[in-house]
Amino acid sequence: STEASAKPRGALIVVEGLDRSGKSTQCAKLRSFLESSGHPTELWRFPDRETSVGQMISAYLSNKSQLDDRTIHLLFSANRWEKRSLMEEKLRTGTTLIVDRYSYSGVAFSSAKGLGIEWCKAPEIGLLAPDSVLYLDISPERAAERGGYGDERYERVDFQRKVAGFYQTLRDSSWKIIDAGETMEEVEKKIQQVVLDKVKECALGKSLSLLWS
Ligand code: T5A
Ligand code: NA
Repeated sequence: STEASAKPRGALIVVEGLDRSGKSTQCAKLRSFLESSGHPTELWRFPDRETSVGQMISAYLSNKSQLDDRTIHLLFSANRWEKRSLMEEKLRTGTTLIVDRYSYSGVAFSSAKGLGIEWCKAPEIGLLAPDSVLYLDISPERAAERGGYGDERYERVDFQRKVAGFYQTLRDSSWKIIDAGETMEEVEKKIQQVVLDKVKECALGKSLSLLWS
Protein backbone atom coordinates (compact mmCIF):
# COMPACT_ATOMS: atom_id res chain seq x y z
CA SER A 1 0.00 0.00 0.00
CA THR A 2 1.08 3.62 -0.41
CA GLU A 3 0.93 4.04 3.32
CA ALA A 4 3.45 1.23 3.84
CA SER A 5 5.82 2.41 1.11
CA ALA A 6 5.81 5.94 2.50
CA LYS A 7 7.37 4.68 5.73
CA PRO A 8 11.15 4.77 6.09
CA ARG A 9 12.44 1.25 5.60
CA GLY A 10 14.07 -0.84 8.30
CA ALA A 11 17.68 -1.99 8.20
CA LEU A 12 18.83 -5.57 7.71
CA ILE A 13 21.54 -6.11 10.29
CA VAL A 14 23.30 -9.49 10.32
CA VAL A 15 25.50 -10.73 13.14
CA GLU A 16 28.07 -13.40 12.25
CA GLY A 17 30.99 -15.13 13.94
CA LEU A 18 32.31 -18.47 15.15
CA ASP A 19 30.32 -20.58 17.58
CA ARG A 20 30.35 -18.89 21.04
CA SER A 21 31.63 -15.58 19.71
CA GLY A 22 28.71 -13.93 21.55
CA LYS A 23 26.24 -13.38 18.71
CA SER A 24 23.02 -14.22 20.56
CA THR A 25 24.10 -12.20 23.60
CA GLN A 26 24.80 -9.13 21.44
CA CYS A 27 21.68 -9.55 19.29
CA ALA A 28 19.48 -9.39 22.39
CA LYS A 29 21.28 -6.30 23.72
CA LEU A 30 21.07 -4.61 20.34
CA ARG A 31 17.37 -5.24 20.07
CA SER A 32 16.67 -3.56 23.45
CA PHE A 33 18.94 -0.67 22.51
CA LEU A 34 17.20 -0.03 19.17
CA GLU A 35 13.74 -0.35 20.68
CA SER A 36 14.58 2.07 23.46
CA SER A 37 15.91 4.47 20.80
CA GLY A 38 12.47 4.37 19.14
CA HIS A 39 13.22 2.03 16.21
CA PRO A 40 10.74 -0.82 15.65
CA THR A 41 12.96 -3.93 15.73
CA GLU A 42 12.65 -7.70 15.52
CA LEU A 43 15.23 -10.32 16.39
CA TRP A 44 15.51 -13.23 13.93
CA ARG A 45 17.90 -16.16 13.80
CA PHE A 46 19.07 -18.80 11.37
CA PRO A 47 18.64 -21.65 11.54
CA ASP A 48 15.04 -20.86 12.42
CA ARG A 49 14.40 -24.13 14.25
CA GLU A 50 10.62 -23.53 14.45
CA THR A 51 9.74 -24.43 10.84
CA SER A 52 9.58 -28.03 9.56
CA VAL A 53 12.83 -27.50 7.64
CA GLY A 54 14.30 -25.99 10.82
CA GLN A 55 13.38 -29.10 12.79
CA MET A 56 15.33 -31.28 10.35
CA ILE A 57 18.31 -28.94 10.75
CA SER A 58 18.03 -29.02 14.52
CA ALA A 59 18.00 -32.84 14.61
CA TYR A 60 21.11 -32.85 12.41
CA LEU A 61 22.98 -30.30 14.54
CA SER A 62 22.33 -32.22 17.74
CA ASN A 63 23.54 -35.45 16.05
CA LYS A 64 20.08 -37.04 16.18
CA SER A 65 20.10 -37.49 12.42
CA GLN A 66 22.69 -37.87 9.67
CA LEU A 67 22.47 -36.03 6.36
CA ASP A 68 24.68 -35.77 3.30
CA ASP A 69 26.76 -32.53 3.34
CA ARG A 70 25.02 -31.09 0.28
CA THR A 71 21.58 -32.01 1.58
CA ILE A 72 22.07 -30.15 4.88
CA HIS A 73 23.57 -27.19 3.03
CA LEU A 74 20.45 -26.88 0.88
CA LEU A 75 18.19 -27.22 3.92
CA PHE A 76 19.96 -24.31 5.65
CA SER A 77 19.45 -22.29 2.47
CA ALA A 78 15.79 -23.34 2.14
CA ASN A 79 15.30 -22.23 5.74
CA ARG A 80 16.36 -18.70 4.69
CA TRP A 81 14.27 -18.79 1.51
CA GLU A 82 11.13 -19.72 3.43
CA LYS A 83 11.51 -16.46 5.40
CA ARG A 84 12.54 -14.22 2.51
CA SER A 85 9.19 -12.65 1.59
CA LEU A 86 8.33 -11.92 5.22
CA MET A 87 11.79 -10.41 5.64
CA GLU A 88 11.26 -8.04 2.73
CA GLU A 89 7.79 -7.09 3.94
CA LYS A 90 9.08 -6.28 7.44
CA LEU A 91 11.93 -4.14 6.10
CA ARG A 92 9.72 -2.25 3.66
CA THR A 93 7.18 -1.47 6.36
CA GLY A 94 9.77 0.04 8.65
CA THR A 95 10.92 -2.77 10.93
CA THR A 96 14.65 -3.19 11.47
CA LEU A 97 15.70 -6.85 11.58
CA ILE A 98 18.61 -8.08 13.63
CA VAL A 99 19.51 -11.48 12.21
CA ASP A 100 21.63 -13.92 14.23
CA ARG A 101 23.57 -15.79 11.43
CA TYR A 102 22.72 -15.71 7.73
CA SER A 103 24.11 -16.83 4.36
CA TYR A 104 27.73 -16.23 5.47
CA SER A 105 27.35 -18.99 8.09
CA GLY A 106 25.82 -21.15 5.40
CA VAL A 107 28.78 -20.74 3.06
CA ALA A 108 31.58 -20.70 5.67
CA PHE A 109 30.48 -23.86 7.50
CA SER A 110 29.80 -25.93 4.38
CA SER A 111 33.02 -24.76 2.68
CA ALA A 112 34.94 -25.78 5.83
CA LYS A 113 33.65 -29.32 5.23
CA GLY A 114 35.21 -29.26 1.78
CA LEU A 115 32.33 -28.24 -0.50
CA GLY A 116 33.26 -25.73 -3.23
CA ILE A 117 32.66 -22.12 -2.20
CA GLU A 118 30.88 -21.17 -5.46
CA TRP A 119 28.62 -24.21 -5.17
CA CYS A 120 27.84 -23.13 -1.60
CA LYS A 121 27.02 -19.55 -2.61
CA ALA A 122 24.73 -20.46 -5.51
CA PRO A 123 21.52 -21.23 -3.56
CA GLU A 124 21.92 -17.97 -1.59
CA ILE A 125 21.78 -15.82 -4.75
CA GLY A 126 18.69 -13.61 -4.69
CA LEU A 127 18.25 -13.51 -0.92
CA LEU A 128 18.27 -9.98 0.52
CA ALA A 129 21.74 -8.57 1.09
CA PRO A 130 22.35 -7.23 4.61
CA ASP A 131 22.83 -3.48 5.04
CA SER A 132 25.43 -4.30 7.64
CA VAL A 133 27.27 -7.44 8.73
CA LEU A 134 28.77 -7.30 12.20
CA TYR A 135 31.48 -9.96 12.43
CA LEU A 136 32.26 -10.87 16.03
CA ASP A 137 35.94 -11.69 15.80
CA ILE A 138 37.40 -14.16 18.31
CA SER A 139 39.97 -16.96 18.14
CA PRO A 140 38.56 -20.51 18.17
CA GLU A 141 40.57 -21.16 21.36
CA ARG A 142 39.02 -18.22 23.27
CA ALA A 143 35.55 -19.16 22.04
CA ALA A 144 36.02 -22.75 23.23
CA GLU A 145 36.60 -21.49 26.79
CA ARG A 146 33.08 -20.06 26.91
CA GLY A 147 29.96 -21.74 28.31
CA GLY A 148 28.28 -24.65 26.53
CA TYR A 149 30.95 -25.28 23.90
CA GLY A 150 31.17 -28.82 22.61
CA ASP A 151 27.49 -29.82 22.66
CA GLU A 152 26.83 -29.55 18.93
CA ARG A 153 28.20 -31.03 15.76
CA TYR A 154 30.55 -28.23 14.61
CA GLU A 155 31.97 -27.21 17.98
CA ARG A 156 35.57 -28.34 17.56
CA VAL A 157 38.53 -25.96 17.50
CA ASP A 158 40.14 -27.35 14.32
CA PHE A 159 36.87 -27.10 12.40
CA GLN A 160 36.15 -23.60 13.72
CA ARG A 161 39.58 -22.47 12.52
CA LYS A 162 38.66 -23.52 8.98
CA VAL A 163 35.31 -21.73 9.28
CA ALA A 164 37.13 -18.53 10.31
CA GLY A 165 39.26 -18.76 7.15
CA PHE A 166 36.22 -19.04 4.89
CA TYR A 167 34.46 -16.17 6.66
CA GLN A 168 37.47 -14.00 5.70
CA THR A 169 36.98 -14.76 2.02
CA LEU A 170 33.36 -13.53 2.23
CA ARG A 171 34.18 -10.09 3.66
CA ASP A 172 32.99 -7.06 1.70
CA SER A 173 32.35 -3.36 2.31
CA SER A 174 29.17 -4.05 4.29
CA TRP A 175 31.22 -5.84 6.97
CA LYS A 176 32.38 -4.37 10.25
CA ILE A 177 34.88 -6.45 12.22
CA ILE A 178 34.24 -6.24 15.98
CA ASP A 179 36.76 -7.51 18.54
CA ALA A 180 34.59 -10.04 20.38
CA GLY A 181 37.26 -10.94 22.95
CA GLU A 182 36.44 -7.84 25.00
CA THR A 183 33.78 -7.67 27.73
CA MET A 184 30.12 -7.91 26.76
CA GLU A 185 29.66 -4.21 27.58
CA GLU A 186 32.59 -3.11 25.40
CA VAL A 187 31.38 -5.17 22.46
CA GLU A 188 27.86 -3.78 22.94
CA LYS A 189 29.10 -0.17 22.85
CA LYS A 190 31.09 -0.72 19.63
CA ILE A 191 28.11 -2.23 17.85
CA GLN A 192 25.60 0.46 18.84
CA GLN A 193 26.98 3.40 16.88
CA VAL A 194 27.62 1.34 13.73
CA VAL A 195 24.06 0.09 13.75
CA LEU A 196 22.45 3.42 14.59
CA ASP A 197 24.23 5.03 11.62
CA LYS A 198 23.05 2.23 9.34
CA VAL A 199 19.44 2.43 10.55
CA LYS A 200 19.46 6.17 9.74
CA GLU A 201 20.98 5.57 6.29
CA CYS A 202 18.23 3.04 5.47
CA ALA A 203 15.48 5.34 6.73
CA LEU A 204 16.86 8.04 4.41
CA GLY A 205 16.38 5.79 1.39
CA LYS A 206 19.35 3.41 1.02
CA SER A 207 17.99 0.78 -1.38
CA LEU A 208 17.72 -2.93 -0.70
CA SER A 209 20.05 -5.15 -2.71
CA LEU A 210 20.47 -8.86 -3.30
CA LEU A 211 23.14 -11.47 -2.59
CA TRP A 212 25.77 -11.76 -4.00
CA SER A 213 26.11 -8.54 -5.95
N1 T5A B 1 25.15 -23.19 10.57
C1 T5A B 1 24.27 -22.16 10.68
C2 T5A B 1 25.45 -23.75 9.31
O1 T5A B 1 26.25 -24.69 9.21
N2 T5A B 1 24.86 -23.23 8.19
C3 T5A B 1 23.97 -22.18 8.26
O2 T5A B 1 23.45 -21.75 7.20
C4 T5A B 1 23.65 -21.62 9.55
C5 T5A B 1 22.67 -20.50 9.68
C6 T5A B 1 24.05 -23.65 14.92
C7 T5A B 1 25.13 -24.16 14.01
O3 T5A B 1 24.68 -24.15 12.67
C8 T5A B 1 25.73 -23.78 11.79
C9 T5A B 1 26.56 -22.86 12.62
C10 T5A B 1 26.42 -23.40 14.03
O4 T5A B 1 27.47 -24.33 14.27
P1 T5A B 1 23.34 -21.51 16.23
O5 T5A B 1 22.03 -22.14 16.56
O6 T5A B 1 23.36 -20.09 15.89
O7 T5A B 1 24.00 -22.28 14.98
O8 T5A B 1 24.40 -21.78 17.37
P2 T5A B 1 24.24 -21.51 18.91
O9 T5A B 1 24.81 -22.73 19.53
O10 T5A B 1 22.91 -21.04 19.31
O11 T5A B 1 25.10 -20.22 19.16
P3 T5A B 1 26.63 -20.03 19.09
O12 T5A B 1 27.38 -21.24 19.50
O13 T5A B 1 26.95 -19.54 17.73
O14 T5A B 1 26.93 -18.93 20.20
P4 T5A B 1 26.83 -17.33 20.15
O15 T5A B 1 25.42 -16.93 19.90
O16 T5A B 1 27.87 -16.76 19.28
O17 T5A B 1 27.28 -16.96 21.63
P5 T5A B 1 26.39 -16.61 22.92
O18 T5A B 1 25.96 -15.21 22.87
O19 T5A B 1 25.40 -17.69 23.11
O20 T5A B 1 27.52 -16.70 24.01
C11 T5A B 1 28.21 -17.93 24.30
C12 T5A B 1 28.71 -17.92 25.75
O21 T5A B 1 29.70 -16.92 25.91
C13 T5A B 1 29.33 -15.95 26.88
C14 T5A B 1 27.82 -16.09 27.02
O22 T5A B 1 27.37 -15.68 28.28
C15 T5A B 1 27.62 -17.58 26.78
O23 T5A B 1 27.88 -18.31 27.94
N3 T5A B 1 29.75 -14.63 26.36
C16 T5A B 1 30.85 -13.96 26.76
N4 T5A B 1 31.78 -14.24 27.68
C17 T5A B 1 32.80 -13.35 27.86
N5 T5A B 1 32.90 -12.17 27.17
C18 T5A B 1 31.99 -11.84 26.23
N6 T5A B 1 32.13 -10.68 25.53
C19 T5A B 1 30.91 -12.75 26.00
N7 T5A B 1 29.84 -12.76 25.15
C20 T5A B 1 29.17 -13.89 25.38
NA1 NA C 1 23.73 -18.30 19.22
